[in-house]
Amino acid sequence: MEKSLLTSAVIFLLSGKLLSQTVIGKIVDEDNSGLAGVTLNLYINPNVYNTTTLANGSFSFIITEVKDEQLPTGYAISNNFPNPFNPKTRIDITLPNSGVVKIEVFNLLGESVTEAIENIMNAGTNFVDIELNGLPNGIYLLRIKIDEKYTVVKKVMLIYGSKHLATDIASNTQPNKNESNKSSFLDTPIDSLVATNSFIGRKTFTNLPNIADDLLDLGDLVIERYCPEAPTVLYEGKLYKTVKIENQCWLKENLDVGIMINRIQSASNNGVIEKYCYGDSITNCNKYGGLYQWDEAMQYVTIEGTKGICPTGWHIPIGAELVTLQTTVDYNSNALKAIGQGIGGGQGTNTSGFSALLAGQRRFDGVNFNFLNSYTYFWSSSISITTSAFIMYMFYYDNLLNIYDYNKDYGISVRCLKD
Ligand SMILES: [Ca+2]
Repeated sequence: MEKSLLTSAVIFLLSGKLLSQTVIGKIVDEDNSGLAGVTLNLYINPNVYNTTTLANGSFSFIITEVKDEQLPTGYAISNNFPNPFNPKTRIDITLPNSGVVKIEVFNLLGESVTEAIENIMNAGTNFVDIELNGLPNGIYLLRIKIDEKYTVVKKVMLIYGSKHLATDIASNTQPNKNESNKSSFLDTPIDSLVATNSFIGRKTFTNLPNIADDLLDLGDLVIERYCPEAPTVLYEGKLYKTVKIENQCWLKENLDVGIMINRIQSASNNGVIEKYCYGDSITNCNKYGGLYQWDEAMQYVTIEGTKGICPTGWHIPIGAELVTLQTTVDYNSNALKAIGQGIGGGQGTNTSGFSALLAGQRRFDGVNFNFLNSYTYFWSSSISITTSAFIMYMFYYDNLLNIYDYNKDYGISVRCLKD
């Protein structure tokens, strides 16, 4: 038994030409940024093809397809219609002279699934209705042989089905249709495309076009990454985007709230939120967000997870929540950095969507600002010793992601986390 199956498979491979088709596209987020490192599974029943998106979110699949043999002039075999079918489908066979036509049906393992039918057909266009019952749903191959000389393999898709091949064969007098000759590829329906990674979870695309040619471009496929519970947040006149990273919902931008004070000043408990802007330039606050001393960010309380200067319903992350983020991105800061931030081994891939900018800092003693485009630091609401609190930081030329404790008098970035 095993041996005969193998023989069938070999015959099948010899009788049709195997060619490849390519399916391309790009996975992007709602801001049209490509999503890198997304695992993709393309389901074309019963096969699954796998790939991973590149840095810009693009992907390609190579689909091995069966191509019809080129038939001599006057011969034509149409694609089946309907396809998929349930349980009956029809093909047209056009012959220049009467001839013997043999039709066999195989599954994709090359196993014959029905008895072959063999009939004499007239010159002109004949149709054959093929009915497949009692077989599993999926793709089947029809091998059609004319006069033992020409062989064509057609791929058909059964959606339901007696192990019975109908033998209704009829002839008509229509002239040959040239269009029957033109299709070198069969229309292949895509069942679904499934995208997964640890940040986006799982997203399924359906209703995709059929693969009808040697190249199918699916274009941009959007995976929305904002938090469903809060797609944007309007806070003190500024609209913030959000991003869902596994189970955490983060503001996608550094907080930029309050009035700017000069670097030599210290923020105070005065009922006004005070921020530093790198280089004492408001332009930098617009781009990188404000830089805050810890007590100001916390609004002079020391309770872990407090709201501080965050919008209502949000808080300054506790140390353990930064560790969760660190673990989610597998200690790889590049996954947190925006595209264009960092160089060499420290280039941002932003696979998480966190979109960190290398915002630098205001030194604890107010002497200067430093490390713009080199470092960035984020406060937690957890203290280490009286004068220090835990931070998460990253650097521009490596992918390290560290948690450390830091003097509370530094001015650094604040990212708010949804309660
Ligand atoms: Ca203040």
